[in-house]
Amino acid sequence: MLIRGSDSAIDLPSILTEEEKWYFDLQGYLILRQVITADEINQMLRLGSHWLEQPDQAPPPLRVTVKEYGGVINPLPYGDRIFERTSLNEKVLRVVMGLMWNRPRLFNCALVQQKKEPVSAGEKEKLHRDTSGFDFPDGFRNPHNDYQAGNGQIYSNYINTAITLVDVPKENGFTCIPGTHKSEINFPDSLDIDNLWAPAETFELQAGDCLIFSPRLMHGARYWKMAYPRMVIFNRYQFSFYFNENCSLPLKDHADRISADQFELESIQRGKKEFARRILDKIKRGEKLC
Ligand SMILES: O=C(O)CCC(=O)C(=O)O
Ligand SMILES: [Fe+2]
Repeated sequence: MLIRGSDSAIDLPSILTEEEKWYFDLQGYLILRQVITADEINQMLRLGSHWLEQPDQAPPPLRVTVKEYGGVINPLPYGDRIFERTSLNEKVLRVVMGLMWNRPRLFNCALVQQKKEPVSAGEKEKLHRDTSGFDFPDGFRNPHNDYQAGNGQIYSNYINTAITLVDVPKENGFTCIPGTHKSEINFPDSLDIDNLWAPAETFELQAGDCLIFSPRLMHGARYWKMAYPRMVIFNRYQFSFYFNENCSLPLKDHADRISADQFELESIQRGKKEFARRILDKIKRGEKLC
């Protein structure tokens, strides 16, 4: 007879629909439309642009990196509570929780600005897999960036969510070769973003849409071609039970700048988190997530 712990995931049903599980298993990403409101987008754009233009005005725990053709603000939620609407977004968390046994930990939240830049003729974007700092050989599974599905269940210990604050036309923004989150075959040197066998996809998005993806996908960013800058917020989650990447979060000395839910989201914890319990209860009662 098998003896199993009470916190085993074996009988834990995923809160993803069967269609979502099937689609994510096939493609390695899902798109949720309009997860934040126009009002929230405007507030976030206003703050983000202000801090990028005047980094000395950003509240102390924020690091603002300004480059010639863009910039990064990190760890974003400590700048203003409005950004918790991205990390703790219930619609997004339903999917993230459904992919990691309802136990997400946020280990990075950043706003990224990308501007149009001069590109030499013939220069192409590169694709990568996120390694969490340690490159495993092709054919090996990196435990920090693993994807598995079996017996009707699905698991990805690392998920990135990208909420765009501006409209993204095709051939811009996030790009990936769908399905490569599952590949155990060496990535051929000859494979390119526009190869005939498995071309990299791009996605038409509206401000407020969210792309949820496995960083095991071969992915990257297209050169930005619009006159306005790309502004996108990445929230990176990992299975809270084991992983402690970026263990500086939550920032205990600045805990007053974030909510108790955000603090819990950033903390490593074995058991189910309170906000997760509330989302699961809402789903059970058939209530709308926000
Ligand atoms: O800019 C993008 O959409 C891709 C960024 C990326 O590679 C990442 O966040 O891991
Ligand atoms: Fe990446």
